[in-house]
Amino acid sequence: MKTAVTELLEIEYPIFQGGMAWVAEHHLAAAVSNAGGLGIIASGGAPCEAIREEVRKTRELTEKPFGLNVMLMNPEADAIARMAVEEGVAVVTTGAGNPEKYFPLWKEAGIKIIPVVASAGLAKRMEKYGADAVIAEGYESGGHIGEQTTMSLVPQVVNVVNIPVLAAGGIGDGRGVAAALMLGAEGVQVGTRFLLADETQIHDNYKEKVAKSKDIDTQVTGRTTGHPVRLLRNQMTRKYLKMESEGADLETLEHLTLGSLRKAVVEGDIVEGSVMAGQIAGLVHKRQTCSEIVTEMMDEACSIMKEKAGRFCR
Ligand code: TUI
Repeated sequence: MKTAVTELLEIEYPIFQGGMAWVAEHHLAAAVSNAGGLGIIASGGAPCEAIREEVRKTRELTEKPFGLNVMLMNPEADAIARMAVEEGVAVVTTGAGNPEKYFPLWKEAGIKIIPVVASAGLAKRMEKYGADAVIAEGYESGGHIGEQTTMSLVPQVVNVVNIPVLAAGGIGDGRGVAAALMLGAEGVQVGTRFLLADETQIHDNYKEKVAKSKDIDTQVTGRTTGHPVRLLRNQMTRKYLKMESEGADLETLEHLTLGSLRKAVVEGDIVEGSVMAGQIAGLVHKRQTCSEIVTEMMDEACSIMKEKAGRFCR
């Protein structure tokens, strides 16, 4: 498939793998890049030097381009931004903030800059500062989220920028890819579906919980703290939401979530840990390789687009 995104990055398919904190490490990122998409290493809240190691290990496993996600709330974000340059990373994506202060550094190094945005206003601003593309991420996504749904955000972003737009949030199969392309996106970013990839090194309890979840099984914590986060419902989310509704202060709530993503991903504690996943989790059941996921999604998207055009248009 040829789109503005495949042309920009010289990749085969316009599918990015989301930079999921604690999940998106070198095995996953390399597998997605080797499958023809764009693998992305997460920074999450990790220290800079640990992420540098992940970049180096990814490079040992693939010769294809891959990306690094800079989570802007990471206390070491400045160091990570410089590390991307030192390690010669091809593509940087950013999340959870406005990355414009890093643009001169990255542009000078020839790094492709693709920020995640949750509004048309920020998308426009990112284009003005020199972003190469933007990822419009909707409310359906897992983890830290904005307010707009993918369905309404993507076309509104597409209308105000002249750079390629990728859609993210709620895309888990070829139908989602086709829909995103119809909204004007030139590519997609997929997170939740890759949670079940064979190459994803998370605890099996986490994978099982995603595989068994239904459409209504995610909840959003932190609406009152200004850091809304979507996760699969469990004892932790119930406790958090109860405390939040009782007006608990920020510090108490942060204490409840501190280290909880690690607890779920690494230790497999899916009861008290944070099991981040998007609303599309209810559609994600199959365990497959990254290559199977990427090719299946692209094949499905193409056959649906052809079939619908033949059926509905004359
Ligand atoms: O960043 C994400 N998703 C994440 S980061 C993360 S790690 C974390 N863990 C616990 C608590 C908080 C974070 C887990 N999931 N997605 C990208 C994203 N960026 N979604 C929404 C945004 C966003 C929101 C507002 C980007 C920019 C923005 O504008 C801020 C501004 O300054 O204008």
